[in-house]
Amino acid sequence: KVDESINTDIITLPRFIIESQKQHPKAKGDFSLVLNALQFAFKFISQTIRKAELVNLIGLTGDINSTGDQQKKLDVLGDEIFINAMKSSSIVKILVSEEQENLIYFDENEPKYAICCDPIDGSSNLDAGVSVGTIVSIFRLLPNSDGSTTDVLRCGKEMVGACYAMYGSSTHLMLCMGDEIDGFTLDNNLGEFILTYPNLKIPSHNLIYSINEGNSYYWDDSIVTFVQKLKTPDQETGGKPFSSRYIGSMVADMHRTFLYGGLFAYPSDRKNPNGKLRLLYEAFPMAFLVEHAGGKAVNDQGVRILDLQAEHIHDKSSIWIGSADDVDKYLKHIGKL
Ligand code: P6P
Repeated sequence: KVDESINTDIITLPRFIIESQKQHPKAKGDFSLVLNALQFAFKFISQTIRKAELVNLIGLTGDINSTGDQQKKLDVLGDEIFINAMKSSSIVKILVSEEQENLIYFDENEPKYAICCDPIDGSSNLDAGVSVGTIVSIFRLLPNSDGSTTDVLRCGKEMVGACYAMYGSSTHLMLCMGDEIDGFTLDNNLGEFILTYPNLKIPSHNLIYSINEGNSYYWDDSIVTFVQKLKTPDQETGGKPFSSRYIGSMVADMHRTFLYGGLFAYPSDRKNPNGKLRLLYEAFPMAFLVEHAGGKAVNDQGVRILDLQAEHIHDKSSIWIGSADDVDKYLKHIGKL
C-alpha cells in the first residue's frame, strides 16, 4: 500500500513557469528561456560547491589538482558556469558579473535580455561552511537596442525580474518575475526546484537587526544613534530590544529576513563612502524581491533603492532593507517619515 502522505502533485519550477506564462498571454516564452538557463546555472553551481567542499574536506586541493591543472577558485568556477549558461540561453545579450571588470557581450544571441549577477556572493565564507548564494537582476533590452552598457545602467524600477539562489543545507531559490515572489527548494534526487514558499510575504516587523557593528567607529553619528536605539528596550517594541543576527553573507542574511522579518543594513561609512554592496547585482535584485514581498529598501538618505540609477556597472550603494515597519523606523529616525 503506497504511503498516502506522499504528495504526487508537486509543482516543479518548469511547471510553475508554464503555468505563470499562461497567466500572461502576451508573454512569448522568452522569459521562460532565461529562467531555464538560470535554474541550470544554480543547480550546476550548487553541485560544484558541494563537490568542492567535499574535495576540501578530504584534502585533495592544494594549488595543483590531481590532473595537474590549476585548481580554480570557486568564484571563478561559478562565474564560468554562469557565463556559459547565459550564453546558451540564446536570448541574453549582455551580462554584468561581479567577477568581470567589463560587461560580457554574446554576439550570437538575440538582443532580448540583460543580466547582472554576483555568481557566488559571500564566497569568502565558503571555507567556514557558511551559506553563500548567487544574486541576479534581469532587464529587458531597451527598444531597438542591440545591447550596450546603457541597457544595464538603468533605473532599478525598470527591472523585469530578480532572483537569488542560496547554497545552504539545502539549495533554495527565491524568484520574482514582476508580481508575487515565490520560494523553491532543490530536490537533489529529482534534480528539480520544487515550489515550497508560494506567494511569500515578508513579515511586517521582527525584533531582529542585521548589520556589521565592527564598522560603527566609521559610521555617521546618526547611524550610531539609530543602532543604539534598536538596542534600547522601549515602549514601541513592548519593552524589548532588537536582537542582533549577522552572518556576513548577504544571501543568508536576506533569506532569514524574508522568512523571519527584521532589518538588514549595510550603511556607508568613512571607509566605504558609497556603501560596500553593489547596486546592480546585490541592492537592486534584493530590493526588487523585498518590495514584491511587501517590504521596503532605501539608501542612507532614505531614497528608494529601485529609484536609483547606476552610472557604472560596479556602482555601490548603502542599503536599509527588510520589513516595512522596521525600514520605516529608520526613515522616521532620519526625518523622512
Ligand atoms: P562585511 C560578502 O563579501 C558581501 O559582499 C555580502 O555578501 C555581505 O553582506 C557583505 O559583503 C559582508 O561585508 O564587511 O560585513 O564582511
